[in-house]
Amino acid sequence: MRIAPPLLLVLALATVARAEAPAPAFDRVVIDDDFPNAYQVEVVDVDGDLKLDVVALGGDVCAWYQNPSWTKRVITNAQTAPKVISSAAADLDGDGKAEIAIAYDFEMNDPKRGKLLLARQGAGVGEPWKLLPVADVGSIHRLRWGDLDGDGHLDLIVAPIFGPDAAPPVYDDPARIFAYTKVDALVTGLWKRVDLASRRVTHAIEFHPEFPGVHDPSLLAANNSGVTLIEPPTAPGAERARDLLPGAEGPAPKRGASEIHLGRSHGGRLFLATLEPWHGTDVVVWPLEGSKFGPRQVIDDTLDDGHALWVVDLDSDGQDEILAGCRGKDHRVVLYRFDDASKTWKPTVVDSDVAAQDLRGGDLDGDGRPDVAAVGGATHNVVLYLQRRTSRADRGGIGNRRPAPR
Ligand SMILES: [Ca+2]
Ligand SMILES: [Ca+2]
Ligand SMILES: [Ca+2]
Ligand SMILES: [Ca+2]
Repeated sequence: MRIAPPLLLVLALATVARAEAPAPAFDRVVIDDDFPNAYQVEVVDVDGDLKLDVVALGGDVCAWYQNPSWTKRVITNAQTAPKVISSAAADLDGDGKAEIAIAYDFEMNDPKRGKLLLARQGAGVGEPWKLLPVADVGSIHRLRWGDLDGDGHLDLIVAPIFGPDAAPPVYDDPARIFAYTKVDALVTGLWKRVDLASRRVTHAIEFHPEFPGVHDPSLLAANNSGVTLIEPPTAPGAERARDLLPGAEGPAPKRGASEIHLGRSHGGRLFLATLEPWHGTDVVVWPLEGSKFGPRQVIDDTLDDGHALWVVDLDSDGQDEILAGCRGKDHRVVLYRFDDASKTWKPTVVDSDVAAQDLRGGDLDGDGRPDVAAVGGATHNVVLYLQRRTSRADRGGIGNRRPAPR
């Protein structure tokens, strides 16, 4: 565990125009400065005390940090789950404590490799986790929980990045995205695999219990075709997938989209936010127009190896903000706020000391305001951005101050 000095480094973000409300300001809290190749972060209550904890992974380690001390506890290591690439935590059995699905043995240019396990907590918070093997899944890369089949129980959505025969430079064997239904937290051998869709270079997925114009729970996938909406099949093999938007043009695999989140603008109008193309330069907003997303609005084209994206209404004014991060040259996390007067998104650098590979949000300090967590690979750190407590007058603007549930 490592905590920044008692006097937290305060990042007071500059305002960009005098008529605007001040940008949200954050306390930057480094909870780990020694996490080589930190790659993914989750914000979730692990121990069941109703305080959100942090799960981070990368390299050969998956660990969680206990709120509020941020004590680090290792879940898997190089012996039990090397080359870890994704986790998805959820309380499957209703005891309040999270179980964590963990994807590991990932090797970019050996896409037949990949493994999945389910980690269960020991009786005490310091005891080793029980690790239950689930399956070999080649090229396994993203995991998310969601009740995809609507039976009231969580399903595990599994997205490899490639198909088994993909090879550089194009990686054109498509990833086979699937879900496990009938998930039992004690017996992993009985989970039922349901194939969902195939797309080339599937980098990110996002589950939606509801999505405009769609009857069933569904899934968004960012891939070389852009962003794909995937619904559960009505019969085995009956794929229901359609591309919502094309993402960036270009030669494969540097095309389409790389990260995806659904956002909400003033008045409830929806948009999709993406990073484009794969490991790309552009932060893009696709507003919902009628039943279609577009036109494509590039709000930043200067990211080098963009890899992190989060959408959240930080100031609870009904307009979502976008956070994006890159891990290449001039690595950083940037906050984009929509400016009503100019109808443009204004960027502010939140942190230039994190080679951002992932971002996730949640109210980490319990003050009712959303906070954000980031992981940096080359900078080997896990960093929290806690919204500062400021007075109503300081924050400017009026309106509903309660954070929207996310
Ligand atoms: Ca907790
Ligand atoms: Ca549990
Ligand atoms: Ca807002
Ligand atoms: Ca907070």
